[in-house]
Amino acid sequence: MIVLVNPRSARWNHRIPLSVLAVASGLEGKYPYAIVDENFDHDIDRTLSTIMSKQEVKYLALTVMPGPQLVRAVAISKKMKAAHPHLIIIWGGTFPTIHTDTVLSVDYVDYVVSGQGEFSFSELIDALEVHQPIDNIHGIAFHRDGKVIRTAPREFVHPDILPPLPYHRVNMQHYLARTYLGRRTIGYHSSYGCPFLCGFCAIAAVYEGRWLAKNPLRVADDLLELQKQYGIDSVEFFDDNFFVSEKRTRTFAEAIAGKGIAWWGDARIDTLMQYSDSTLDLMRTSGCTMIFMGAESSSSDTLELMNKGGTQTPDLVLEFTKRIKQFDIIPEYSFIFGSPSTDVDASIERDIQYIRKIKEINPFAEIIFYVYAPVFLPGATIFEEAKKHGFDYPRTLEEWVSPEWQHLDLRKESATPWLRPHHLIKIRNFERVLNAYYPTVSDLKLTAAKKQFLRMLSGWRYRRNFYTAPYEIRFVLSKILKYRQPEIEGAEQYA
Ligand code: B12
Repeated sequence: MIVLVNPRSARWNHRIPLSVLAVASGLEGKYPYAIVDENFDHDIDRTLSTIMSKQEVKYLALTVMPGPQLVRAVAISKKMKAAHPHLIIIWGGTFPTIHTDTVLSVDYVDYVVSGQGEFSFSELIDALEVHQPIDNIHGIAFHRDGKVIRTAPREFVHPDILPPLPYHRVNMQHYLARTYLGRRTIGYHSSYGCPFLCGFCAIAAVYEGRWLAKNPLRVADDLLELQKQYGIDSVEFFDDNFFVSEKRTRTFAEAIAGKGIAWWGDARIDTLMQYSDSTLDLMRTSGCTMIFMGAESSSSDTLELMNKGGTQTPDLVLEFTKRIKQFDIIPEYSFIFGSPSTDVDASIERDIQYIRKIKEINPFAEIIFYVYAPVFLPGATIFEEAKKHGFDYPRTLEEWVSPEWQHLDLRKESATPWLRPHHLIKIRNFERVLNAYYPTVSDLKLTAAKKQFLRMLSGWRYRRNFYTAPYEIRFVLSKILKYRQPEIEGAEQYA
């Protein structure tokens, strides 16, 4: 018996655990397994011991991204291994794929599956079940005689040949959330990877510039089936870059138009700027109401440091902000503050004035705030620069889950050596005043009256470009209104 675990990543997380569902798709009809989502299970120890009391569980497999989920994965694996020394524990996901040696430096994780796991995982189980050698299974790592052994990388598997997801193995009602897009929003992953190599993005570290996308007609069929089965009315595409191909986007939009499904996804601004007006129109009429994009910075030098690539410039972003307005699609821009630089104060001030300019052009533009958290990408200019400025990673999992480090990848207070507390305070304070003056549309709790009150409260500060000590705004946003933070609560991730 295999137990697949989605450790809790946040108290509010209602996102469908596609990672473990994808791995499960490779086990369907082959091995008995169970899926446990700790986001909906407040006593996972009891759940696991109940499962183990009813049948022999040989494998415990966890999906792990950094941040809170890593903290939980360490706690669960340590406890289960101590209680059941013969239990084989397997980790997969972005964190173990990027930090394999660190993960395998502990005795409570036996195997790491790197990158796509559908086939690697089931092949590993096949071999372990019959005590076959595992060295020829691609895409796994393990320790042997005190050393970490990595097998050959798994060839990139096209999503069109991957098995269908076993939705019937989870309680789908948990994952149909009310969001800005609709009353029953589902998460869907239609492509793996991204053709770009931005130096701050983990996807570049995992997929190295490869992008493989499911046939858009299959995507539309899957969503219409989910609509029939579970009544979805909207979808968040978890893809790191949904809009790479205009042709694919058009085909999908034509297939989903008029079907009552609103949609959201990640894109690059320079890619969409090359789209024709008719494609942008078709996207809107087919239900695309908001798009998440990485604006990243107001400085061309910083975009270069980030290896953003393509044709994106700060001026192009302003042009696109003006253009997309006429198509009634909300641009949701993420900014990464605090890249390694000799003059952090100036770069923050420049980004603040630039964001004000974006809001002048298009007040509906949503702004997402991140602080640069180095991703392990040897050779990437920004990562090498971070190291030159004294940044280095924890050496052990214990350090990673320590209070000092566990928040690094939350990308809110990343404690990098060149950032001082006053830098983070300046970014936070501007974020608070901006959010009050231009409240997000994605917070469904905010009525028109509450938005008006926030605007009245913050107006004098925003108009005077004055952000120091906005305690009154902070109190109202976090204590009274519990203001939604898309960068933490949403599927908005660095893109
Ligand atoms: C949905 C999602 C979330 C959901 C949670 C999902 C969950 N597990 O419950 C939410 C919104 C809560 C979330 C939050 C965060 N996330 Co997140 N999230 C994603 C997202 C967009 C999709 C994940 C997904 O479902 N992919 C689809 C599945 C099919 O693909 P997959 O996960 O890659 O899984 C495959 C392989 O990785 C592997 N695999 C994965 N798990 C396992 C497990 C086993 C046992 C095996 C064998 C194989 C395996 O096999 C799978 C099939 O091929 C990814 C980006 C992405 N596209 O992957 C970011 C991502 C994983 N998140 C990321 C981060 C950093 C976070 C945060 C920590 C920080 C933040 N502010 O965003 C927060 C933390 C939450 C918090 N408490 O604040 C980063 C991780 C970066 C890194 N350094 O590793 C990513 C990669 C985004 C990015 N582009 O940087 N996230």
